[in-house]
Amino acid sequence: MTGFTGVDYYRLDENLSDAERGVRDVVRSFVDRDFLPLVREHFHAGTFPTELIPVLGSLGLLGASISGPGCPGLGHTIYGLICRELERGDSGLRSFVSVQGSLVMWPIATYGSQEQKQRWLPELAAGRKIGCFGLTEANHGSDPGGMETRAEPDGDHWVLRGSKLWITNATMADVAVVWARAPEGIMGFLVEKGTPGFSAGPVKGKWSLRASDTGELVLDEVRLPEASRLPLARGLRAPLSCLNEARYGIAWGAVGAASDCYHTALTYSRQRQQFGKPLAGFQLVQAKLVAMLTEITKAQALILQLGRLKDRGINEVPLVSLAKRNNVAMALECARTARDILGAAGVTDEFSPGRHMANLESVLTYEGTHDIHTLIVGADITGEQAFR
Ligand code: TGC
Ligand code: FAD
Repeated sequence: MTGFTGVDYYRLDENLSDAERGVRDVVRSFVDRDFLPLVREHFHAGTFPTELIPVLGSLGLLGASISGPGCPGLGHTIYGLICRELERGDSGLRSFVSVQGSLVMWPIATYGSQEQKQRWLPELAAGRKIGCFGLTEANHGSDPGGMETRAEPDGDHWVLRGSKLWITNATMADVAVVWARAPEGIMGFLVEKGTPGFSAGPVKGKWSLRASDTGELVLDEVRLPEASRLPLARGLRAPLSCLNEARYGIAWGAVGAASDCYHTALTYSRQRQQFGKPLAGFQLVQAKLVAMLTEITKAQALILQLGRLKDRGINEVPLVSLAKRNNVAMALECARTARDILGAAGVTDEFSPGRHMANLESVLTYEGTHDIHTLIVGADITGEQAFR
C-alpha cells in the first residue's frame, strides 16, 4: 500500500529536531524507493537483500548512535527513528541493522581493544563487513547464563567448543561476536569467517522473518589468539548489556510495523465497499481503527520519552524492557487487526499486515520473550526475582 506519510495523531514528531526529522525522511524514502519493491521477492525466497547493505552504510544507518572510528555518532532518538522507519518496511530489515549496530559494533566499541575498534568499526559502519551475535544456544535461550559453549586457555590462545543457534546474519557474517564460558567466567570473542573449525549454516523452514538470515554457528575446536578476545567484557553482564541497545531499537521498530498495518487497514477500509458503502463507514471497523491508533499513539509517546532519557544518559534496564514488551505486543495486535479488516485479501502477500504479523511473532520472542520482560519489570517493582 503506497502513500505512507507517517502516523502521528498527537503531532509527537513536532518534538523532533530538524536533524532528527531529516534522518526520518531520508530513511522513509529509502524504504519506499529501495526496499519495498524487493521485499516480497526476498520474503518468498527466504533471503536478505544484501545489495542494500552498502546503501545502509552510505546513509549512516549502521551503528548510528555509536561513537568510534568511522561511526556516525548520532543520538539515541535518531537511532530509534531509523529503526521505526526501517521496520515499517520489514522487521528483517530492522533486525539486520539492530544486529550490525547494537549487537556487533556496540560490543566492539564498548569492550574491544583499540586494534579491534580500528579494524572492524569503519568496515562494519560502511557495510563492507557484516557481523552477527552468538549468545543463544539450542538448550539456553531465556537463560543464557547456562551456556555450554566453552573457551579453554591454551598458552596465549583460546580454544572454543560449542554451538550457537537462532543467530541473525549467521551465514552472511564476516565476523561473529561469540560468547563462551571460560574458567574465569563468560567472555566474548571475535571469530572471523574462515577460521578453521568455525562454520555457519541456515535455519530452514521459518515462516517468520523470512527476509532475514537466521542460522547456526558451530565452533569445533576453534583456536583463537588472545587478540581475538574482547578484553573489557567479563561475565554475563557483558552480553546482556548489548541487549539493552538492541531492545531499545526494537521498541521503536515495532511502532513502524504497527503504523504500516494501521495505514494499510485505514486505506483499504476507505476503498473497499460492502453492503453499499465503504468498510470505514461501519462502527465496528471504526472501533478497530481507533483502537489501533490509540495504542500506536501511546507507544509513540512511550518510546519518544525513552529516547530522550537515553540521550540524557539515563539507560535503565527495566524501562527498556517495559517498552519492548508493550510495543511489540501492541504491534502484533495491530497486525492481526489489520489482517482482519482486509478480510481474505489480508492472507495474501499483496498486503503487508500478514507479513508483519508473521515477523512480529519472532520479535515477540527474540531479545527476551514477552514473559521475560514481564519478569524483569516485575522484579524491579517488587524486589522479588521470579525467574527461577
Ligand atoms: P542475572 O543474575 O539477573 O544477571 C547476571 C548479571 O548481568 C546483569 N544484568 C544486566 N546487565 C546489563 N544489562 C542487562 N539487561 C542486564 N540484565 C542482567 C546483572 O545485574 C548481573 O550482574 P552482576 O554484576 O551482578 O553479575 O542473570 P540470570 O541468569 O538470572 O538471567 C536474567 C535474565 C532472564 C533477565 C536474562 O538472562 C535475560 O535477559 N534473558 C533473555 C535472553 C535474551 O534476551 N536473549 C537475546 C539473545 S540475542 C537476540 O535475540 C538477537 S535478535 C536480534 C535481531 O535479529 O534483531
Ligand atoms: P525459551 O527460553 O525456551 O522459552 C520458551 C517459552 O518459555 C517462552 O514463552 C518463554 O517466555 C517461556 N519462559 C522461559 N523462561 C521462563 C521463566 N523463567 N518464566 C516464565 N516463562 C518462561 N539469539 C542470539 O543470540 N542472536 C541472534 O542474533 C538471535 N536472532 C534470532 C532471530 C530469530 C528469528 C529468532 C526467532 C531468535 C533469535 N535469537 C537470537 C534467539 C532468541 O533470543 C531466543 O529465541 C529467545 O531468547 C528465547 O529463547 P528460546 O527460543 O530458547 O525460548
